[in-house]
Amino acid sequence: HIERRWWKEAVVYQIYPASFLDTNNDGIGDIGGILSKLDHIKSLGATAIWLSPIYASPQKDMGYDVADYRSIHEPYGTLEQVKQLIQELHKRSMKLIMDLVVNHTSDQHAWFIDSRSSRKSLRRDWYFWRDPNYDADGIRQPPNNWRSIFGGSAWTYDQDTNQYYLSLFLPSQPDLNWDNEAVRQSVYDDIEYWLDLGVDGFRIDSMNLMSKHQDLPDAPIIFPGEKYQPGDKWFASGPRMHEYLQEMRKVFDKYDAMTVGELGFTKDVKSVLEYVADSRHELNMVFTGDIVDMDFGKEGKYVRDDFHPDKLRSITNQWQTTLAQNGGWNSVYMDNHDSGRSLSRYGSDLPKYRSHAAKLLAIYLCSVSGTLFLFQGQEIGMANIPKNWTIEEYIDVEGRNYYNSVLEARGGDASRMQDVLDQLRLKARDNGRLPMQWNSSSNAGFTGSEIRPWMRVNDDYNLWNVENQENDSQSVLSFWKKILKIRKEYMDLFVYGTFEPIPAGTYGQNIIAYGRQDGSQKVVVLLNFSDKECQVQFDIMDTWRVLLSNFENYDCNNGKIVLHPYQGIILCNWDK
Ligand code: ISL
Ligand code: CA
Repeated sequence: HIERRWWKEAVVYQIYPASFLDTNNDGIGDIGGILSKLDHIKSLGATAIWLSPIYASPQKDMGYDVADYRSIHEPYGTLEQVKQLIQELHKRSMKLIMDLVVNHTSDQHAWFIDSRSSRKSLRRDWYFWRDPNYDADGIRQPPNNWRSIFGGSAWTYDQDTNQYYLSLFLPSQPDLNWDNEAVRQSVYDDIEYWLDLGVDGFRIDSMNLMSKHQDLPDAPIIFPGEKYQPGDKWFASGPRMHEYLQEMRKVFDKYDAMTVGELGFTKDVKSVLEYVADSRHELNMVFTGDIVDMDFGKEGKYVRDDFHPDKLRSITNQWQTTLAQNGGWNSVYMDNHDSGRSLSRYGSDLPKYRSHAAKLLAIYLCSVSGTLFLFQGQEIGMANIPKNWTIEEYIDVEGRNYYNSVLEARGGDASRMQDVLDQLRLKARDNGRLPMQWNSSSNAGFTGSEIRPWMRVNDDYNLWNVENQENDSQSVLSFWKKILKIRKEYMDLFVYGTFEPIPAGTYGQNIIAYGRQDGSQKVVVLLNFSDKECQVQFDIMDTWRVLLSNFENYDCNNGKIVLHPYQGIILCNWDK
């Protein structure tokens, strides 16, 4: 028996503020834009918004570098507007989930400015300051060999005090020292500030990096010959991680706030359950990274590895059969602001497949158990950056750093970079950050037609935009509305029901299949994750009905179903 909670049933729509809608013609999305589109989001069937960071920030990492947790980044708007947003959402029975970025701050945060001011600063210990190492030649080196997640050393040298500080992401994102109690209390105060304003929950950024091994030992050598190595063994899910989450949970519980933690590096079921099992009083759920890593190479994100339905099947079966059964809960998502669009990576954005593939992904996301997270643009089948864009059109620091490091290793020869560009076109974070496509006026209605948007608009907006799709009953948007209604109508089955994996090979390697059940109600979901037609033998077909498919015509005869490329179908055992 699974306990019912609002956040389990939620359909959360993630907004990336800079790219959503610009209402004052500065080329940057804003809170005014969000306020004006609440009805679009509501009509889709979403019940909550997750807002990527809107706090005051120098924007070195698009707001994931916070300079003040209590004020709003000016171009986005005012605190008054955020209060209005909370009000307008609650009026519509919707919730607001904010991004909580407290593994690190911006180097412009008052805490860090104070901390770096002197070795004697009362806040010196709020960050990780360490003396340099000196190598055999007497040359100054960082305190250990950890590699930054965005490339280079994870340590930044400060000339004035002749020490290094730890910065797992950018040098302008110094890591907070959670082992210091005053740090934790200050963060909790800032959390309460937002909860008092009526915020309903938080997505906790880089959640499991907040406790590091206290000795900060050297990382094991995983890439021989490289100076800096992945140190996650020592900085991910560290020794006091669970203690801190349980402490923080007491703050959330005062307000019945929901939490979803971003979980990197830690992948096994047992460890994940330690974060999400109810009895542990830590988090409501986490985002496991494996669903967005399915086409990452062993050597890293931008190294090629092809997507295969086998990967999605085994990831799905693993989480769907373990978390809720053990007092935990799943998050369900495929897209966010940190990767390429799932449509372009796991489906297909070729014109002949695009609409069906987008709907196939919708069927998958809506028919597995858990809290559903959609990313802006997913509801209209937005796709990745077109192939003809040059490297200059990419803005994000993660992708740029990677490109530049490979370019340097190849002696600066830009003509040898095609493979890297191909990978960026699939997985660069920019792909998720292209402006939202509202209509077919120039700049897709994202900003004024004479304005230069902060990020180029995808050339396909003429065809692929909200307005067109609202007026088309066959559109991806109409399909999302329809399937979210069905998910809500059969909530006990789709959200809370049991999940029965159907082994690989039962219906062919390209088919992902599973059953869902609530009491006597059952569905079987068949998903063709390929561009090939597949024939499926389904013997009890005669007594089953089609609850939903992404194709108008389906061919089911004598227990045989012929699935078109990217066709998905939900069969049910009841009369509709
Ligand atoms: O390296 C990873 C795990 O394999 C990454 O997925 C890592 O967890 C991720 O990059 C963290 O992302 C979050 O924090 C970053 C920010 O740039 C991202 O936008 C945010 O989602 C730093 O705050
Ligand atoms: Ca604006």
